[in-house]
Amino acid sequence: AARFAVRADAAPAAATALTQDDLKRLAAVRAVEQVQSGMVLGLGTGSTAAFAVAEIGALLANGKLSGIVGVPTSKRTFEQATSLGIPLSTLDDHPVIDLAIDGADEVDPDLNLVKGRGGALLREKMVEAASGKFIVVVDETKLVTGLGGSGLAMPVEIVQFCWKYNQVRLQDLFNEEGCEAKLRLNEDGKPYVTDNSNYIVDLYFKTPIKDALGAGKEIAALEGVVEHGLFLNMASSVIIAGSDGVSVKTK
Ligand code: ABF
Repeated sequence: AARFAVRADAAPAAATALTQDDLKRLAAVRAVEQVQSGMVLGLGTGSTAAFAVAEIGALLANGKLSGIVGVPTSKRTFEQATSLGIPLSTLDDHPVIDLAIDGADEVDPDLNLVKGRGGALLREKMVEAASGKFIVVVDETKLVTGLGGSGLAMPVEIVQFCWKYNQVRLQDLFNEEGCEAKLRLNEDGKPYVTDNSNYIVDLYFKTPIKDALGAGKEIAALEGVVEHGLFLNMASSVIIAGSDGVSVKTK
């Protein structure tokens, strides 16, 4: 079980309540305190991770950090990091990453995660699995008692080939749990396409997944499934920003 509140600092005094973006930024900036010059960094995707990338860029620009190499987890993050002048590489050239910082969609009490509502789950999982340390940054709305319990999507990246066939097979796996499997669409009604030219089927569970490890194995065993959004036993620590301040949960 996770230890709670290694550090619990009060949020800075403010005349008005902190917005969700303020909380995301607080968590991200706290994570970046762990970055040291010369590190190879996994750069996450999503609005919370973007604050961490921005902070790394700012510290490089003002000379407080140097010798950083970033490995981005999406095209979006590649573009943001490039615009900030962060030197970038890939897992091909830097297969060992010192530290990855990324957001999440759900965090359970054992620091298991649902990720990938932003669509970047495959590259995130590859980069974060290669990282010596993986710090997750979230605001308190991401905390759940069981994965899949927020009523929001648990994404599965699949090949485009015969996607309906795999949608049905995913649906069939979790029928008894009242799960709905839906192809992710863009606003124009066309299928959402990932950075890796795949589709995403989002699984909507009515109640938390009973056996996340077993579910992950069953999903991964389907031919044509590329990756799923259950990130189990991967996070080293989770930094949570809430209205009461920032706390750190560590395995
Ligand atoms: C990435 O961005 C994803 O794994 C997750 O889906 C999403 C979280 O985004 P945000 O920080 O914007 O809520 O971390």
